[in-house]
Amino acid sequence: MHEVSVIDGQALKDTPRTLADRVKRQRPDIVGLTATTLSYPALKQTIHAIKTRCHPPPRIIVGGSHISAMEDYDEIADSVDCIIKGEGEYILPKVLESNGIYEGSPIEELDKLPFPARDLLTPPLSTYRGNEPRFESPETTALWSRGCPHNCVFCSNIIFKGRRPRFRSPQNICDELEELVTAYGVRSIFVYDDELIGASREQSDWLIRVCKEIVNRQLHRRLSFKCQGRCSQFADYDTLYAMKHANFKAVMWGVESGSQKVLNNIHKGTNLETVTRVFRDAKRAGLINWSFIMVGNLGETKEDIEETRKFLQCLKPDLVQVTCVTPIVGSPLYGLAERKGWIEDNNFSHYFTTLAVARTDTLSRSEIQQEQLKFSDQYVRLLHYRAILWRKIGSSFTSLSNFKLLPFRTKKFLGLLKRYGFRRLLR
Ligand code: B12
Ligand code: SF4
Repeated sequence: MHEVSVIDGQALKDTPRTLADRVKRQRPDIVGLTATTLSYPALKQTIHAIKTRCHPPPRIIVGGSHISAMEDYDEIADSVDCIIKGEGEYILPKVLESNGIYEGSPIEELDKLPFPARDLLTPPLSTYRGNEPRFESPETTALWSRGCPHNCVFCSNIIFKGRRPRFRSPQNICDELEELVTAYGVRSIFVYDDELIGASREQSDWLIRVCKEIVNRQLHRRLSFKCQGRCSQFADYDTLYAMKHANFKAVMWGVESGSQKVLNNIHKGTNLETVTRVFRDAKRAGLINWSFIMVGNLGETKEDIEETRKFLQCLKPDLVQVTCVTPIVGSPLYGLAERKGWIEDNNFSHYFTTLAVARTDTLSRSEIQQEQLKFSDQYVRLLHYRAILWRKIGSSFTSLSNFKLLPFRTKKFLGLLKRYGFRRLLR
């Protein structure tokens, strides 16, 4: 029997040292740590801080997307006791006391997993405001399925063997949602699945059943939802309408580029007509469309980026995010970029995707950075602020805690008014 606690260092804005101090106060026997490629440098610093501050030092077990993608562990072999690749739930309890490298198989029956023990969380769930686009708070995350069958070159999905999609039942999902509402007062959910909509026909049929169960249990009156999606023939109007009816508010679509050539190069497996149709249908259904665009994809030239700009003008998304293509460890792109010598910055803590770290055969690193900045400045910020600000000012009148933010939001609004002018802000 073990006593467990969960510390969310990111939410607490901890440094490796402050996080290690929290660990020290709890005097645990075992510490489990997770890392994406971006947070891998912080993971190494945290392990070092824990080892030097805690006496005797606890056992250290690591896992996560970056750990699963790594090919050799020499760098951390001396400082960690146990490394877990793949899905961790079943393998972890078996190897708690063992040393070495283990691999968790893809879990087939997701309904058998217990719900996340959110009561163990520091800080408490009630303090979580969530990511943009923000709706009601507290917001939390939930995972309704696992695995994506597609092959986009920039995505590290392939590292998880269980790319075959596996779905939780609508009943099991709604049981967790009920717990979130009643036990934690949660009001908004970011469904964290790779792509909740657009991956396959099977997925759309399942999603419609989930949405119906949400409505049957009246959970759509107490919760709102947002998710990521893939623009494909499977993201059809019926599914989008079912989502809206269940109180989904926004979908973050991986549009990536407005050039068909680039979409083909990155194996996106979709076309511009389909993207346009999906955006139109999602808007008709009443959803907020957030378009994710990348600059610096395989074979992309400045002309392709110009095509993307023009495409967005026709697409009319509500929000846009533009990032620099970043070779994430585990993705096919990373292997290619390494072989071609494209990677110019090896410091993973810079891999937050608005900083260019690599070049391609067609664009230099500084060209990628300039294009990303130009895009952001000309287009993204205005759209982003306009949509978010109007909504936020409106929501100031929905509760006392929101009302207290009104002076801050008004000040921000006036700043934007000065910057963009009245007509552009209202348009
Ligand atoms: C939602 C999401 C986000 C959210 C929240 C991220 C966060 N910090 O929690 C947002 C939008 C903020 C985000 C941002 C980014 N993301 Co993101 N994101 C995801 C997504 C879709 C789901 C993450 C999740 O919660 N999964 C569910 C959990 C349960 O899965 P898991 O973390 O992998 O954990 C399992 C195993 O790995 C293992 N495990 C994990 N940790 C541990 C620890 C121990 C001790 C053990 C034993 C086991 C174990 O067991 C778990 C259960 O089976 C994943 C894709 C995916 N399907 O995972 C990408 C993913 C994690 N993101 C990715 C990337 C690249 C980013 C960004 C760099 C992008 C950016 N624009 O900046 C940032 C980095 C954020 C950060 N601080 O690290 C990559 C990471 C690739 C890599 N090589 O690390 C992924 C895998 C997407 C992809 N396929 O390429 N992301
Ligand atoms: S980017 Fe999305 S659609 Fe492409 S492989 Fe990754 S999760 Fe699947």
